Amino acid sequence: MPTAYLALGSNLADRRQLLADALAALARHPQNRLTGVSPVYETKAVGLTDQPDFLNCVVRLETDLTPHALLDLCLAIEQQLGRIRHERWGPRTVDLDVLLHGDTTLNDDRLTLPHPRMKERAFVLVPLADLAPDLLLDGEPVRAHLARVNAGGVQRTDINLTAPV
Ligand code: GSY
Repeated sequence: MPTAYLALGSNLADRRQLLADALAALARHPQNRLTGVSPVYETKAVGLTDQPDFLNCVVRLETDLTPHALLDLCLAIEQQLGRIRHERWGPRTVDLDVLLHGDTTLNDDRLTLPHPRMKERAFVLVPLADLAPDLLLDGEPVRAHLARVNAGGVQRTDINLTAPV
């Protein structure tokens, strides 16, 4: 079964609950096995900066879903959890991005793997480094990519996504 890594983010409504619900939906899919959840980070918005802070984390799955089937599952979960797309880089109730799917590299009109911006984003690299510091991206470990970015806007929280509220 390939190992996939997904980034989860939310900056609207009940952010903790939305991340917990997204995680539960990923985990209960019969073709997924959830094998890791990073700590949750409070992060300053990147891109369009005039918007609320995000909660972000990264999850690891063993999955029998193809990359596109996993993307479809992510989009379905976003819809179920009420994601409304306002503007491309703007606030969102919940966002699920496929970062990596095994060793797959692909680039089509729906999906690019590895995720094209993951190596520049501290809100992805910090939680990814918690789960897989030695994972190679472009021949270098995640922790080396992390050392090159400014992680000042990324603060660890004590939120436990798997505990009942
Ligand atoms: O690409 C994910 C959505 N997003 C985020 C995010 O999840 N966290 C932070 N800190 N900034 C972001 N900008 C965008 S777009």
